[in-house]
Amino acid sequence: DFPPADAKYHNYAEMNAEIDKQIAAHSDLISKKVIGKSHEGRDIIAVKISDKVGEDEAEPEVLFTHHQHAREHLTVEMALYLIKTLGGEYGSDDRVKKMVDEREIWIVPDMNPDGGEYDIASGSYRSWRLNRQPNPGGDTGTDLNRNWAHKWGCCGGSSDTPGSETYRGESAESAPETKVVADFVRSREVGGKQQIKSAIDFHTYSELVMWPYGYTTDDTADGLTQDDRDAHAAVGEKMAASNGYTPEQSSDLYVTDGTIDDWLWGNQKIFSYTFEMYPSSSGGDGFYPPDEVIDRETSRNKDAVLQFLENSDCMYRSIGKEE
Ligand code: 0X9
Ligand code: CA
Ligand code: CA
Ligand code: CA
Ligand code: ZN
Repeated sequence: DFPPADAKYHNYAEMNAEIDKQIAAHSDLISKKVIGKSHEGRDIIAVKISDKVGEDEAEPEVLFTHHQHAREHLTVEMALYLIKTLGGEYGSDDRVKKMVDEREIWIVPDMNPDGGEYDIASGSYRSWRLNRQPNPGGDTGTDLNRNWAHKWGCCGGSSDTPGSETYRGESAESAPETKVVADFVRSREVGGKQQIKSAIDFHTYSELVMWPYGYTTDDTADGLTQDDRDAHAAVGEKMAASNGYTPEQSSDLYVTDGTIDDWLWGNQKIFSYTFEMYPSSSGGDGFYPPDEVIDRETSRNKDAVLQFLENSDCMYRSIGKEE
């Protein structure tokens, strides 16, 4: 489990218990479904938040994904914060109410439960990043955020060597956790139209708001026009102005290929962001900030997430163009 000093972090069982508690308290607004299983057989769930949560309404859908990387536990706390806030402040915060009423919000709170549990299993952190799928040769783990099927392995932004921290897997979607979430996204194509308009994938750390592409340092590329890029940047820059993160194209950090955001845009035309949460630089804690910062560093993103939801019906409005 987490070390006693970090007991406020939620392990996998505690996360599920907290989600079930929120569903029980707000069953008119929150539901969950199992969308598949991890390599070791843990449930991967999607939480839905909306008014009339039991119906599939014609509302813009949005997606939040969390915890692709095992040691980035603060991102699970971010998911729990979103569930708690969107459910709990529905009756008291007009902005929250409007977005819960007018959007269908999907939250995948834990994409990598096997890795997350492995990271804390001994009682002291293992700095584990990958999933727990064995590779030929004996090494364990695929980097889920190099295993997505847009320009997979194209550009030197991942490794083909098992054992590497950025091992991309044997083929795109070879990791069950990647495939489960990709299948879920594909399942939201209804009547030939992808219902999900926009997405944020949460990571730690560096305090960044990033947009596609990661595989190339060019601002525009295959399927990413100047308007597409400008709308991503306009919304991204405003979110960053709110949470104090740094906005940039993801390849400004370093070139990556096979990441979720490149796939969401390049393959599904879903506006996609990667948030790197607290801290801004390692300064000792890095991936393991003390549990005392959880409330501050999750609520720090409240306004940015509301902005994101508010823009999700038409991201091009941010650059003065309606679709
Ligand atoms: O390398 C990653 O996957 C992310 N950093 S982390 O420290 N959380 O591992 C950054 C990804 C940036 N690139 C894209 N989002 N495309
Ligand atoms: Ca503590
Ligand atoms: Ca609804
Ligand atoms: Ca719908
Ligand atoms: Zn990460």
